[in-house]
Amino acid sequence: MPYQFIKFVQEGGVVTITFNRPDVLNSFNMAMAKEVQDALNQCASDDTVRAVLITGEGRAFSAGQDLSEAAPADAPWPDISRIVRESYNPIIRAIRNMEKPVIGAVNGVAAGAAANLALACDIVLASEKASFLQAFCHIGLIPDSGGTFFLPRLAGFARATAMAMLGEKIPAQQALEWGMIYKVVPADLLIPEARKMALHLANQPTKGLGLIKRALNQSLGNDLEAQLEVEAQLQAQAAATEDCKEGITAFLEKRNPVFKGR
Ligand code: T3D
Repeated sequence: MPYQFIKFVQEGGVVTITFNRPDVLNSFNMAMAKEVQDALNQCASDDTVRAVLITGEGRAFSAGQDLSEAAPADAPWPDISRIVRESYNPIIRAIRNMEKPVIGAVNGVAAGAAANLALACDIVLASEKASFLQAFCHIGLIPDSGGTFFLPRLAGFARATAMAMLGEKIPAQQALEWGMIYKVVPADLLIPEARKMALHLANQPTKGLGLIKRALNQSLGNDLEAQLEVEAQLQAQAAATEDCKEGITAFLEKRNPVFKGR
């Protein structure tokens, strides 16, 4: 599928998806949401892709839903639940269900649905110029795109409530201190650092990383007993991979492992 609103670049095992509507701060129209869904599904099904990096063109990561498309002045009030179901929910599912690492490289403001899309990524790096904004309350909406799921788990209930109800811009450094993201880096180092991390991950045991992700996903709804059993079952699958055999053999032979993602 040719893309109009995103860039999709594969270099080796790494795909970089860049939101590319900088004039409107990379806000999502329906067509861009469909392109992001298509790109993520392509990454999930292509075995040559072993890590994904998501970022934004220009000064913003993304301002969330394009409000001029969602509620044009001269049209009837839109079916907003349809937009949530058809634009954003498939994107969040695609990120969480893809058994490969997804890095969010947040280059500037991430607002509304895009803030929560960033938080759904496996590892979030943010520029020191970035910020996270639960903008929904300013327009009478509630956090969507997994916001009410991830925010309390990442930042705690009190901070999640305040972020959702006050809609204040949370600077990257604050997001880091609240446990919402992994690292803050100088603006000019964001993409080089994110690429380096993605390249590293693309050369690791991809199946094993995918199983780590599955186990962590399941932990969000499990008690300890259930999770111990999940670990036992997924460890059996991890141990059966070629990469596990290679990792242990290389360790014993005192050489660097060569992982093939199988
Ligand atoms: O359908 C549904 O609504 C359901 C789905 C909901 C999911 C959501 O994501 S709801 C939340 C939607 N997003 C927002 O409410 C954020 C709106 N934007 C802002 O609050 C601010 O733009 C920012 C805080 C993100 C950035 O502020 P600032 O001062 O750096 O930039 P700006 O001047 O406000 O924006 C620059 C341009 O982008 C401007 O256009 P102009 O004046 O240069 O022609 C602005 O209108 C445009 N823009 C920014 N955000 C959006 C947008 N255009 C359309 N939709 C946007 N969300």
